[in-house]
Order: sequence, then structure tokens, then C-alpha cells
Amino acid sequence: MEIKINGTKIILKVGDITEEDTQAVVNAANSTLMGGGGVDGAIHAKGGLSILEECKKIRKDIYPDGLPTGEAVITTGGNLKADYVIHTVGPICSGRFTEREEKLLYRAYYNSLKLAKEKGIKSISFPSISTGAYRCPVDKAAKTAFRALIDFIKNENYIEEIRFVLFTYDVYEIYKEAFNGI
Ligand code: AR6
Repeated sequence: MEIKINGTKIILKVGDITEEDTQAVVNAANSTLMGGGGVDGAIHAKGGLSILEECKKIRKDIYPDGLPTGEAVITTGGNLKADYVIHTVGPICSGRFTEREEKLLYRAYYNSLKLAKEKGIKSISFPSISTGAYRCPVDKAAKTAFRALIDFIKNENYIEEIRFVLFTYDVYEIYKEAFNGI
């Protein structure tokens, strides 16, 4: 599925984010920035050790206590097709989605896009942040993701292409429905 908002192309697709050829891909990281499972594990496994080395440096120089939830940092893409990885941390929902989780998830998407703009990045792929290990409800997470995206496009009018790369058809369908409801 593909649509345009204010000149920005938005694509929803099923796929593996480590295969995307956008300038940047977003990692659903945790605050340690030291890797993990899911998207994070796949990005570090395929991207190679240089990404981890850069993450270690960011921890040491900027975030000794870890990357706060809702913030974003950038490394190169290592062996990935993408030139950059933007690492962000979504909220741990454990099934809940109150105003707090919503705000933090919104910030994770918005700050990732802001950082992309700062680095001159024009195309970016997102996974479904916080809906795997962190167990946010997919429908609510999808609505929040689109809200952040549309706000960013309206405020900044910069990014040319934004992809949502969903791992399964079920999640893709929920994103599609959430998008149509906006
Ligand atoms: N490409 C696209 N989507 C994927 C991929 C992939 N290669 N692999 C999984 N997904 P998760 P979170 C989907 O758990 O909920 C990690 O251990 C997955 O099916 O990756 O933000 C980190 O280190 C789900 O729909 O991220 C953190 O500790 C979505 O991506 C924690 O998990 C997000 O699942 C972050 O949890």
C-alpha cells in the first residue's frame, strides 16, 4: 500500500527491515544500545560489529546511563544496505497503552524523523516499534505511529519516503486499517 501526504510517499509493506534500501532504517532498540532480540538482534547480526562499536561510543560519550525511552541516536549502517541506523527506544507496554505509553511511542517516532532530517536523510524505514517484546497493542501503536508521522510531515515537510516494514501479514493488516481510519 502506498499513499502521498504533502509530497511524502508513505509505504506499508511486509518484509524484513534489514533488507531495506532506504537511506536509514530504524532500530527498535533498548536503552542499553547493546543489542537484543527481534529487530535489534537482526540489525546487529546483519549490520556487523561496527554498529555495536558506535553504540558503545554513544553510551560512553553521551548516554552513560542508557538512551532514555522516546529518544533517538544514529550510527552508520555497517554491512546493511541502508547508510544509517537510527536507534530509538519505545515504551515497555506489557499490554497497557495509557497516555504515558502513547506519548513515549509518539516521541520515539517523531525524534527518529527529526534526527533523520538533521542528518539530511530523505528516506527511512520503520519497524512496528514496541509491539514485539515490549507488547504494546498493535492497533493503538499503529495509530500513534501515523499521528507522529503526519505531524512531522506537516511541521517539517522534509522526508521524501517513509516505509513501514511489517514482519507479518497480520500486523500489516492492522497498520492498513489504522491508516485508513485516520
Ligand atoms: N524486520 C521487521 N520487523 C521485525 C523484524 C525484522 N527483521 N524482526 C521482528 N520484527 P521487537 P520491541 C517485528 O521485539 O517490541 C529487543 O530485544 C516484530 O514481529 O523487535 O520494540 C530489543 O533489544 C514486532 O512486530 O521490538 C529490546 O529489548 C516488531 O518488529 C526489545 O526487543 C517489534 O518487535 C524491543 O521490543
